[in-house]
Amino acid sequence: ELDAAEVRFQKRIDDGIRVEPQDWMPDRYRKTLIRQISQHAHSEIVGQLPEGNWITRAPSLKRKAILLAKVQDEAGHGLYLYSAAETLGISRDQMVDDLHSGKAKYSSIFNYPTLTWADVGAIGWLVDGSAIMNQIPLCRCSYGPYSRAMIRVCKEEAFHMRQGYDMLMSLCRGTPEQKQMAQDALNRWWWPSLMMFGPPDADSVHSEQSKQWKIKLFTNDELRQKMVDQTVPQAEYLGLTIPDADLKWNAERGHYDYGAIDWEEFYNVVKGNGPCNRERIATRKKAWDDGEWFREALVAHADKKSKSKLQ
Ligand code: FAQ
Repeated sequence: ELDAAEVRFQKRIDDGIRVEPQDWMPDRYRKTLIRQISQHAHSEIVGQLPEGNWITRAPSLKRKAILLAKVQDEAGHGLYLYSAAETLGISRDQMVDDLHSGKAKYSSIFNYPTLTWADVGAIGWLVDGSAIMNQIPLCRCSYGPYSRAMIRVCKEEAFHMRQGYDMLMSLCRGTPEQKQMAQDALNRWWWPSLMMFGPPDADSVHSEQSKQWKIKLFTNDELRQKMVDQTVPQAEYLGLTIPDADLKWNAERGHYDYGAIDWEEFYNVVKGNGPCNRERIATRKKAWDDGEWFREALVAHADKKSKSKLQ
């Protein structure tokens, strides 16, 4: 049962009024947002690692400069998102602790390895492609700071997606070996990219409430379908084959039908047992520990400055 304040809150949401940090909000709304925004931030930060792996091995100066810029953008996205979460009353240190202890999640997709240079292209095309599909609606979500952060993030993600597709276009127009490399990357990244949208609607514990609060505007399956519909013609243009024997156009539905997703694999990765989960967290923890002297120096410097102002 909703109390009077919650009814008023829901009415404001229904009327399309944005919720701002100083506004009253139900505790569960605050908690849901902290969970989603902090997990989104962690995904951006951990998401730098698979591609970062290729910065030193990019095949040309141009590709290296583009990749560096993309990975730096992801660091920026993580920072906007941590800031948006902080407006809800959680500290950055707490969020980082929750990531390192395994209490907070990050996207399943970043637990897969980047075995070849073509994987960097596949990440841009498919992973950033899925991320935009999910994030464009978030620009209109009910929480002001989150929705505003998403506007710039989406602009940058659109560039990321184009650079990935451009890279695959070069590979597909190259030697047969290069084209095969692109096909192999698609084979490995296709299904994990579809898993990014989360469990099927019937098993999505948070969707119904999050839709009511307009944190989510579409369900996991709706966005997954949009992603499939958008990507099939793009794969055809590249001359690549999507690794799904059941994929076919359904004229009646006006959508592509696609094969069964291996949800056991998804839950296994989410539980921490994917190919790179342990490595990713170990790398983040080491970066945090290695940066301790620098954080301490920053605080000492800020203290010194504020004391000298007082005198
Ligand atoms: N991985 O009830 P639902 C990027 C968890 S884009 C891991 O459906 P919800 C850009 C879920 O947290 C990637 N866990 O949950 C980039 C929940 O567990 P909890 C990040 C997942 O929240 C590109 C449980 O399953 N984008 O980083 C996943 O309503 C390239 C039940 O699920 C965002 O985070 C998953 N894939 O819907 C960076 C977007 N899916 O929390 C670098 C914002 C579900 O109760 C390179 N987030 N779970 O312990 C969202 O839209 C939502 O949170 C969903 C999940 C759609 C991800």
